[in-house]
Amino acid sequence: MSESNYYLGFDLSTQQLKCLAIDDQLNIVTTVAIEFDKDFPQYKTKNGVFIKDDGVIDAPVAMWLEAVDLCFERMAKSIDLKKLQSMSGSCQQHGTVYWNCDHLPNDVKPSSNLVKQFAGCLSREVAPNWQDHSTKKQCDELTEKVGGPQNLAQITGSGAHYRFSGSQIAKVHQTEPEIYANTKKISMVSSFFASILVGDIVPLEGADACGMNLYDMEEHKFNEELLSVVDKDTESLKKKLSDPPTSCDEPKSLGTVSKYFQEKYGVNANCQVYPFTGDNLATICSLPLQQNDVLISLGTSTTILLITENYHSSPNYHLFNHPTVPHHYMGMICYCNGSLAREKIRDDINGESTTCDWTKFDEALLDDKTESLFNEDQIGLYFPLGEIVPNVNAITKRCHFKYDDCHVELNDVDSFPDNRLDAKNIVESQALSCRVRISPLLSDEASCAQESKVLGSDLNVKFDYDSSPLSSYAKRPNRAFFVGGASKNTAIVRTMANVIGAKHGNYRLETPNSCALGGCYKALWSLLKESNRETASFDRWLNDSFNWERDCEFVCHSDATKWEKYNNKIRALSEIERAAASK
Ligand code: ADP
Ligand code: XUL
Repeated sequence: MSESNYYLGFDLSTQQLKCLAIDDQLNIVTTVAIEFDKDFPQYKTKNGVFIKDDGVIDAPVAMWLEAVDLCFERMAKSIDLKKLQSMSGSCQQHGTVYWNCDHLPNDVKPSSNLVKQFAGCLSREVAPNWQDHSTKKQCDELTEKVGGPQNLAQITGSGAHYRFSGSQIAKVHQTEPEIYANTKKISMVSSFFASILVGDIVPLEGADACGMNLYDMEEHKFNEELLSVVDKDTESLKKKLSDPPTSCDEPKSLGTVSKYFQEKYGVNANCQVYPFTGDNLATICSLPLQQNDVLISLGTSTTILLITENYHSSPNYHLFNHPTVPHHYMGMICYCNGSLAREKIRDDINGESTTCDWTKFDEALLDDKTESLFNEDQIGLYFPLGEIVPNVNAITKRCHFKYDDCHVELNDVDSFPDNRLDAKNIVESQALSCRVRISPLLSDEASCAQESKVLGSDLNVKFDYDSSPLSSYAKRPNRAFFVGGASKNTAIVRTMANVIGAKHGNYRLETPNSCALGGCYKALWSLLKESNRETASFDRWLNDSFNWERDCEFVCHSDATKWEKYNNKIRALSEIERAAASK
């Protein structure tokens, strides 16, 4: 029997609650997953949520309470919970839970369960889900209050989004005034979960709170003007929000796990609960990411997560405080058109054969010998779905381009001479879009403008709200980590690696449980740090403790010559995006 201690990481996502335990060596010792639709059919959720009229999507909070009990029940059968030293975790971002009390009851009985004892504390049975899109009015009000999307992004790290908590709470206030009046406290899903474990309502977590459109990231406090859109009585609102949120600078336990979990499941009475954060924020904690490292998630959609010290905001992406590394931010860029757009091209190339085989697509990507596959004067946009960055409607656009000194000439074509050119052009333009958008977030140390021959021009190039000299796009991230379905495809990863140009290598990871794992690492490091058994910052500790061989695969170095060649397409990309936006 192992003498090791255990550390728990939870992940309360849309469709399931997962929990992982790790030991002192960071080995995963057990995994438990509760699936909401399957384990709790009585709630009649579909994929974990209720889809209602007018864009409303929400989830029953009682179901989550039941899931917590079931998760501990299964965990207790699998490992000795007396060995638990600490726990943390992550939850779906932006959702809010409404309580009718200032404190949770402290006489919770292990003979009963959480739902029976806590459901009565809720002033609203459901929590808005991040897929909700019913808050346009409130988003407009928030944006207007501070003078437009750029100002809102400058203050809060993001433009107004339907799912963000500020507009959601404002909507509850406006459309359910009695419920709002009866609400004493509001938690985000992350702080709701931690509250249940501690047995009392805890503050919001300082990184997840950036997903509200209410928190001033540079001032480190709620913005009064934005709060006043939600509730004119901003003092009362701050009280409801248990202001201030927890600090991300130093780990601080929220308290020990409540008696309920000690008595019912045998959890160690000294087990500390550390603040829970948002799921994307926990993903960056699952890896030894440092400043200028980038995580590229090639799932159904493409999500880019980046660690940065630069507070360079834009309405087209999101900045959050880093949950564990002081003075750092997490940048998050979400693209709609990822794998599905590539699949369309793959199917076109495969022609009659309807298999999901990527061989021909991959061969085209890696072929730089066949003359008919040269594409240096071609650029394409492949957006079968409307895109977020750039913010344009669904469009597919193929062009040949030519430059003179300060002008780009685009010539539209219906198709390229060989449909395999679409494979090259889609992957390259997806990666180039990512490269130009992460550039402003990379520190100046990442700049290679001096070495880069093709750039060096003072021409200004515009992407979204940014207009910057071409030379400012000659930045290279340190390391790139590829995750998600399409990261299995080496041809796609290699091509993207050459466009993005990470200086210190491109890696691939298998991360089915990355959010929960990030929670485990956060729980362990927080305890070590708070008890003075560790002095290193989270990123350095994880870099040293990480099992690189087991958990990470080196794919390739970026080819610097190829990276430099792609410089030549930056102006063309800007121009084709401008043309697409004017459609
Ligand atoms: P989700 O974002 O829904 O969790 P995944 O991360 O599982 O999705 O990614 C699913 C996508 O991965 C599919 O749409 C598919 O196009 C893509 N994919 C899976 N295997 C490959 C492959 N070998 N080459 C390219 N794409 C792939
Ligand atoms: C991020 C977002 C989603 C949820 C998923 O802004 O809304 O990624 O966090 O759980």
